[in-house]
Amino acid sequence: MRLFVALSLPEPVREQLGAFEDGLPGARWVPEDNLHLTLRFIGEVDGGVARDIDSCLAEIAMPAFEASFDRLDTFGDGRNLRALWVGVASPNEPLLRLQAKVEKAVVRAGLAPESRKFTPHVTLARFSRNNGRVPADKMQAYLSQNARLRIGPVQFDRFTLFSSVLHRDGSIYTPEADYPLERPLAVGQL
Ligand code: 3AM
Repeated sequence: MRLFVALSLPEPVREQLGAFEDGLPGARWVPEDNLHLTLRFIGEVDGGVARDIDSCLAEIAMPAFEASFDRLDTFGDGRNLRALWVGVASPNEPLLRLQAKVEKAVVRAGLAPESRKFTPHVTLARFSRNNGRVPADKMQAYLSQNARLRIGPVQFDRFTLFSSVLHRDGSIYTPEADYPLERPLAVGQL
């Protein structure tokens, strides 16, 4: 199975993000239902490793937390433009802590450590090298028109292990397991 760990987004948030999926010729927009915040891409693993990953993820204990989204940015630019994404307002210490715990858990399950720096984001669009080239002025216009993007705060009370099946016209993501985060204590419960 091809797996990744992510935060699912509530439907109203996916709808708010989906409203920005317009006005950029050449973009392959991520379908609203597929929008998510990746914590760790795992890739292809066999059933035994998948079970080990599941048990290590299930041991993670952390309170639920919030995150807001406050900017648009890209991975790569010009000819090397790869993705357009919405970024999480920083600092967000709980989100980084969760990502570090997920990283530790998958390494404990036998995976090689991730060397790339974690940039918490939700991918809105991807661009193909050959036919997806977006002129720099079009991208600039899109980014400045949408600079007002502010979404959240969004409450995250779980994270999810997804499987991904690649298809020519998009990926199919299936939630395989949910891992609840602890409910923060309400005032007066202390
Ligand atoms: O959340 P984003 O969109 O940044 O691009 C894929 C997506 O990231 C990424 O895993 C997330 C869930 O599909 N992904 C796919 N293949 C990958 C690979 N070979 C990969 N990340 C790293 N290496």
